[in-house]
Amino acid sequence: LPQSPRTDGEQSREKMNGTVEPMRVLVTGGSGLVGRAIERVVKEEGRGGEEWTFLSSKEANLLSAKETRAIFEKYRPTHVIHLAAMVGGLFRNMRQNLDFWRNNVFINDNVLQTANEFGVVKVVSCLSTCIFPDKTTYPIDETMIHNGPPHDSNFGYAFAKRMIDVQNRTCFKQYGRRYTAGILTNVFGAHDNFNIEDGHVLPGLIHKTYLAKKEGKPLQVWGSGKPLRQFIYSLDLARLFLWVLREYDEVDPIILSVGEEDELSIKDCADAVVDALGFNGDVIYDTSKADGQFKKTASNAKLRQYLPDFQFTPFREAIKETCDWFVANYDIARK
Ligand code: NAP
Ligand code: GFB
Repeated sequence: LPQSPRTDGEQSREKMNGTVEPMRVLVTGGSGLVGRAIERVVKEEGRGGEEWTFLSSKEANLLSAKETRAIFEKYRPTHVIHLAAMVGGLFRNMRQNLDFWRNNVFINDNVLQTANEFGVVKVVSCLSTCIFPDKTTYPIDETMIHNGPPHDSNFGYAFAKRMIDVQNRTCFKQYGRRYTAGILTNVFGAHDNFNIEDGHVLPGLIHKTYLAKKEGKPLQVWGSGKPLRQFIYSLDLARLFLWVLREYDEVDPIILSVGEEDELSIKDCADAVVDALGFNGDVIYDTSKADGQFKKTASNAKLRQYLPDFQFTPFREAIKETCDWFVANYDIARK
């Protein structure tokens, strides 16, 4: 067959004899919710020509520029999926806005600048739908990131994430690096952080419902239950991330989310978790607790232009799989 034209990445990895070196992919934050989902999908695909390394903070603390360089010297990645971050739900963000700002700015600059210095062909980083302006029109799309201040509850994290987009654009202008980012909506799945104080809503509800059922007590849902969210199953996100790494060629970020039509209320989430775990006790809404952003409805129209046929796992099916994983792995789950 005639040789297909080499992609930018392949050209940079072409050896003298015309063969292409394998893609060496370094996944920072590889031990977390999203990282473990990518690891599982990569293993199931069994695709050749790619070498994968999944990092945790135990191997390198990416807050340290020295340790970050040492990791790049050790693995010499051609591509990076950059997941590592200080991550948490609404309540941890409200408690630690400064920590979320500083830790994430340091981690992001260490990874992105070191990748640039080591000639990494492509870095795919993570933004979040919670970093968009709080006062906005809906649905939100990729062009609106910097159009106004984010919600007060997590503005430290939100501004740190926005700086990834600034760093990608400036690195493209100055060095021609085509580094990009996915804008993730709320993610859930196996290996999530199920810590009730620090985690996100779905792992928090799963953990609290598990305990309420075990102890014969009511389930306490925080807030009014009225806020709206879009949720993506970690395995679906993993498949989208692999597509972004291998095929998406823009520096502009792309929203990785279910559609606006799949938006759910927090009450819908509680009902789904209660059904999945077979809880029959009382459900109480503690309105003394914050609701956070009422909505952050994001459009996935850009994603649909690229992948019109991508199938998301139905929410209740994904919730059941996550609850089953949590019950089976209660002893080792992060909580
Ligand atoms: P996670 O489960 O909390 O995992 C975080 C990962 O980052 C872990 O592997 C952790 O390593 C690593 N990490 C944290 N601090 C580090 C440090 N100083 N040095 C090296 N590694 C460090 O997070 P996640 O939910 O998978 O999130 C992955 C990415 O998606 C993050 O960038 C997050 O901002 C973004 N995102 C997540 C959501 C969501 O709903 N989960 C939504 C939008 C965006 P250890 O395991 O060793 O601690
Ligand atoms: O996932 P979550 O903590 O963060 O969801 P956000 C918070 C919403 O769920 C609020 C309600 O309306 C809470 O009142 N909720 C009910 C609960 N029960 C619980 C519970 O047990 N735990 C938690 N955590 N919430 C985050 C951002 O916003 O979105 C982060 O702060 C991050 O930076 C994340 O980007 C994806 O969706 O409100």
